[in-house]
Amino acid sequence: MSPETLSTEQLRASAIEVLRLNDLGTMTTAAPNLYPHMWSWDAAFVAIGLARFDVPRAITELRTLLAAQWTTGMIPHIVFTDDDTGYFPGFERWGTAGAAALPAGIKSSGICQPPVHAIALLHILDRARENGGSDREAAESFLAESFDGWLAWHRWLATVRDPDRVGLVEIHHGWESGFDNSPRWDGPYSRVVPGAVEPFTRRDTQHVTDASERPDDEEYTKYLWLVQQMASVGFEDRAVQEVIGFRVRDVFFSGILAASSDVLAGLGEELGRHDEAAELRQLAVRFRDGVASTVDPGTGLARDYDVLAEEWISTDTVSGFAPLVAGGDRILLDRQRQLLRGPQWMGHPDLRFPLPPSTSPTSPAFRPRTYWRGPVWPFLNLLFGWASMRDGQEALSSELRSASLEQLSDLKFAEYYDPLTGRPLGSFAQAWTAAAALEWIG
Ligand code: 9WN
Repeated sequence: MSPETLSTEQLRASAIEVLRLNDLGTMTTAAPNLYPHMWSWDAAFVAIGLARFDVPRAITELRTLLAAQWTTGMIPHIVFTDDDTGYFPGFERWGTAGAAALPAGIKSSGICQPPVHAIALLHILDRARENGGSDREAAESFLAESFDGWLAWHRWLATVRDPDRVGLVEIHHGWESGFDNSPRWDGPYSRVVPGAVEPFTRRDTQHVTDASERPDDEEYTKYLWLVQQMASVGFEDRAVQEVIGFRVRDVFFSGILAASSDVLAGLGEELGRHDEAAELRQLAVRFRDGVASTVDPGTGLARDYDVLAEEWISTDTVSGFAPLVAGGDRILLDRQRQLLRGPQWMGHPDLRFPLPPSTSPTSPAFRPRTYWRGPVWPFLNLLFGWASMRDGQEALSSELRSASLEQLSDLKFAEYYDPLTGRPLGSFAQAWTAAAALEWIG
């Protein structure tokens, strides 16, 4: 359906329906079949969408996630429901039951995902303040109740995952980046040599039209090997760093930590937590500088760093725009915006919609239908839109908004889209895609 015939109200109603469909009461599944559990960064975007029509439910989403926080401060990337049949690897296979830092009564994975949560909390507060009354009261009391939890999360990332204080977060699995099989990780994964991995049966490939949209079995064997390595030391932070075969400084994760730390600092100031707010501002500066330090002067894109191979990772992937998320230096950001709108990215002549693909169509690694190797991911566009508004770049935000609304008017709320044909791919009724639609509608 074209956007001319589809009313905003229809899009909004359908998006709300998707969030209701995925709603288990106190948590939202990332997707009905492919992902029947709660994912950390999905939950944050879901909360942004929920806040557009149900502030108390948005608060519940973040409260549920925070209840799964490990005693170290880490927020796990998956909080499992009791449905152990729908997704692989489930709680048993993760082997986190024996981890000392797992809170009692919680079933979770043993790794994390990018910290977009403070940004979601700010959205909830903004909506609640517009609504006033009990929404405002509930959101403000949730801020007071949860601030220390978010602070512990940011502190854990800044210490355990940046022990050398370089302003870049180290990850131990492609899943931690949220960009699972991006060409960014081809180099590091090529050096992961799996030992004996227990036999496994995947479930993900049953829920997509074409299995080649997903990572292949060889990739999965490595993913599971890394999980086994972590489980072999009980997911203890220091020991994991010693044994793990994948250690990469993730620039996009770091950009999000910078942006989110600034937001959380602002919220801390509101609460009168001035010392903690100052600490968070310092973190924001450290990670913003860290992100800026990775920019390749030739390409203008930010880069990841492979700690074990001691080398920079240069790929034409959307994570190269981490400085746009982190904020900061005007000259750097202007150059990045020009690049983003240019012919390698949003301005590529073959794109169905002018939206950044996960990998540039001009890259030899580009695969238009394969997961993080080319498709457009709608939630990412929302993140870039938010950062653009923060930096007073209304024109860019509005370009992203109109193209996104047009893309999402197919009402499939797909996990990702073919950038060349606009075809919806992966899972449909994906919760954070519906949430992005709601937030774009406003
Ligand atoms: C592994 C839930 C998650 C997203 C990730 C996306 C995908 C999982 C998977 O789905 O990853 O965590 O099984 O493929 O890559 O970004 O959070 O939507």
